[in-house]
Amino acid sequence: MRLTLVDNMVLPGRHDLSALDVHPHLGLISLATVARQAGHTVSVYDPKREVRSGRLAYDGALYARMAHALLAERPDAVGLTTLGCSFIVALKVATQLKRAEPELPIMLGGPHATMLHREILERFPAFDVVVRHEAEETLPDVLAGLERRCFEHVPGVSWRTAPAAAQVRSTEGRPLVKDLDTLPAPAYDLYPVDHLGLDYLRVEAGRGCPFACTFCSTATFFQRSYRLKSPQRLVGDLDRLHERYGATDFKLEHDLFTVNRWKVLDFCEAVRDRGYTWRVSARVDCVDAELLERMSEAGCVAMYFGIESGSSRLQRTIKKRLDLDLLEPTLDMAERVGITSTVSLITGYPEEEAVDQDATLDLLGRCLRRSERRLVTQLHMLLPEPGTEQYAALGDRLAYDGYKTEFNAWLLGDDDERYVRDHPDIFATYHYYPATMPREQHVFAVDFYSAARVLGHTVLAYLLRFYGGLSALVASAREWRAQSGWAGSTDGELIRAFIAHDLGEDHHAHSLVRYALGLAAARGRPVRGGGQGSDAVPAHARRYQLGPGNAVFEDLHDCGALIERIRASARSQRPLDDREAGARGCYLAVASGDGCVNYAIDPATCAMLAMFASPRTFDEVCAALAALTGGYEPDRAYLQHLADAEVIVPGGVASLEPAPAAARG
Ligand code: B12
Ligand code: SF4
Repeated sequence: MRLTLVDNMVLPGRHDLSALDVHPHLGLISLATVARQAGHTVSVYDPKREVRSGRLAYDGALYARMAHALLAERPDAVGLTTLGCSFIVALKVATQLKRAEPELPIMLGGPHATMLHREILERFPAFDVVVRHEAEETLPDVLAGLERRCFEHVPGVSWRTAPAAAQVRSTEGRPLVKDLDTLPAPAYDLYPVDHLGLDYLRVEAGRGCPFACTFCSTATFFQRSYRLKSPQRLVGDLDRLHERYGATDFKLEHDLFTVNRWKVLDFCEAVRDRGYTWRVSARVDCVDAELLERMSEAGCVAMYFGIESGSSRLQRTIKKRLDLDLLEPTLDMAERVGITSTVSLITGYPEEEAVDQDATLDLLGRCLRRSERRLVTQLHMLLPEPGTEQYAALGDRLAYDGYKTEFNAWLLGDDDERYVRDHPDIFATYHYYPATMPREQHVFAVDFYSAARVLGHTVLAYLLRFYGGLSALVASAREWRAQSGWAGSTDGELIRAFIAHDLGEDHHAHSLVRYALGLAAARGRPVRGGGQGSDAVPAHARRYQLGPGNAVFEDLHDCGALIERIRASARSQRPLDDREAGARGCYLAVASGDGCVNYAIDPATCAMLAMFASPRTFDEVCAALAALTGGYEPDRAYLQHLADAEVIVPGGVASLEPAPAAARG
C-alpha cells in the first residue's frame, strides 16, 4: 500500500514563518521504517517545509492546497500526526481529503489524538482510525486491517466502523515499546536532510519520564516508564547520521535525559571520542557537578531546564517539586564547563497568585543578570493540555478570549474559530483555565517578556537596575499602560513609550531601548535584491536600501560605548549617571557577524541614510534632500562609496520607467 504520513503544522516562536521547524518528525520516521519493513511504500509530506519555501501560502486556502498536494501522491492511506496546537490543521485537511475521496482511509496518531480518541472520532467523521500511544508495534497490524476495518486483535486502536458511520469502537491497551533498541533505524531519508539547512539533527534518545507534573501529558502518554536507548544503540544512530549526512551536532530528544545518571555516564563514555556535540533536556535536581563535567567532556553543549515556576509554593502545587535553590548553582556549574542553559518558565497556572508570578518574573530577572552568552530564558503561557491532571480537574471549565499564544496554529478558515469555541475540550490549547489572578496579568507578563527579550540580555538586565527587579518593571509598565490608555499591542514600541514616559525621552535608557529595537528591526528587515546592482538595470534606476542589519539613529547616546560600560559594571546594581552615559549624537550601525560596528555621523548624513530605510534610487534621495534643505545635494560619489561598502545594498523592485532627462546624459 502507498502510505502518506503528514507532519505537524507547528509554528515557530514569534510567528516568523521563515523560521519554521523543518526537522524530521521522529515519530513519523520511526513509523515509516516499520511500515516499509511490512512491505508498504511510504512518503512524508511536511507542510512546514512547503510554507517555509514559499510553495504553500499560510492563508485560508492552506487546507485545500495541502489536501490537493496529498491527493496528487495518490495514496492508499493517509496518516496524520498532531499536537493539540496543530489539530485544527489536521482536522481541516482530513475534512478536505474525505470530501474529495470518501473511501480514502485516514489515520490519526500522536499525543493529542491518543488523549482524545473517542471525542475526536465521535465528532469528526473525517478520521477513520486513531492509533493510540506508541505505534511502532501496532502499525503493521493496523495497516493490514485497514481495508476491512478489522482491528479487534490490535491493542490501542479506536476506529469508525465504516466511512462516515457514527459508531466508534475501541480496543483496550496502551502500547509501549519496552526496549527501544529493538526499533529499526528511523527513515531520515524521507526528508531532504541535506537541503534543510539544519544546525543540528534531532535523534530520539528515549521515552518516558518518571515524574508527573500536573500540567504535562508525558506521564500519561509514555506512562511514566523511563527508557533510554543503550549507549551502543544511541552512538550507532549518531554514527549513521554522521556517515550519511556529515552531521556532528545533535539534539538528543528525551523529555528528561538525565534521570538515570549511570546510564548517562555510560553514554558519555561511549560518545566522548567521536567529536560530536549534543544537547539534551534535564531537571536541575537530576544533574550534579561531576555529571555536567563528564557530559561537557563528551560533547554536551546545551541543556534545557524546565523550571516552570519561580515560586516554591507553586512547585509543590504543580507537582514539579524542584528545589529552586539548586537553579543558580546548576547554571554556574553548566557555565563553568561551557554548557549553554535554557531556563523555561510558565505563568498562567490556575492556582498562581500575584506573589507567585512575581517570584517567577524575579527569577527570570536574576537569570538575566547572568552571562548572556551561556543562558537563554523563556516565559510561556500555560496551555491546557488534555491528558494532564490539571485538565482532568478543570478541563470542563475552560474559557476563551481569542488570545493567540506563540504555539497555536493560526485560525485561517472562516469557521475555524467556531470549531475552537464549540469544542473547547478538543481545542483546549486555545483556551485557558479559570485562575486566581486576572487573565490580563498573565497575558501582559508573557507578551511583555516576549517583547522585552528582543532588547537582549544586557539592555533588559540594565533596565532592571532602575526598577529593582523584573516583577516591578512589569508591574510599572502594566500600570502605565492602563493609565495612558495605550491602544497598541504589548510590543517593543510599548516598552519604548513606557521608558520614555517613565525615565524621559532624553534618558540614556531610552536611547538603549531605541537602539536595541532599531537593531532588531534591521536584522529582520527583508532585502529584496533581484539583480538590482547588475549592469542590466541602468544606474539611475537602481534602488538601494540599508544593508541587512544596518540601522541609523538620530539624537542617540553612544550606545555601543554605553553597552561596554554596562558590561564592565555588570556586578553593580547602580544605573550609570549622566556623565557616564555621555552625550548624544547621530550613529550608523553596520552589521558585523553577530554584532555591529557603530559610526558617529553628522546630522546631514544621518538624514540622507534614513531615506534608505526603504528602497530608493540615488536620484530620489538627492531630490528629497534638496527639497528638505533648500538645494543641498549629496555627493553621488559618496553614495556610490556607501554602496561599494555595502552600507546600502541593491534592493527593491527595479524601476523600468524612462530615465529622467537630467540623468540620461
Ligand atoms: C521534539 C519535540 C518538539 C519539537 C517538534 C515537535 C514535533 N514532533 O512535531 C518542537 C520543538 C517543534 C516542539 C514544540 C512544541 N511542543 Co513538543 N515535544 C517534543 C518532544 C520532546 C519529542 C517528540 C518526539 O520526537 N517524540 C518521540 C516520538 C517517537 O514520539 P511521537 O512523536 O509522539 O510519535 C509516536 C506516537 O505519538 C505515535 N504517532 C505520532 N504521530 C502519529 C501519526 C500516526 C498516523 C500514527 C499511526 C501514530 C503516530 O507513534 C509514534 C511512534 O511511537 C515531545 C515529548 C516527547 N518525549 O515525545 C514534546 C511534545 C510532543 N511537545 C509538546 C508540546 C506541548 C509542545 C509545545 C506546545 C511547546 C511546549 N509547551 O512544550 C510546542 C508546540 C509547537 C507548536 N508551535 O505547535 C507536548 C505535546 C502535548 C500534546 N498533547 O499535544 C509533548 C508531548 C511534551 C509534553 N509532554 O508536554 N516539540
Ligand atoms: S514537566 Fe518534565 S519532569 Fe514534569 S512530567 Fe513533564 S517531562 Fe516529566
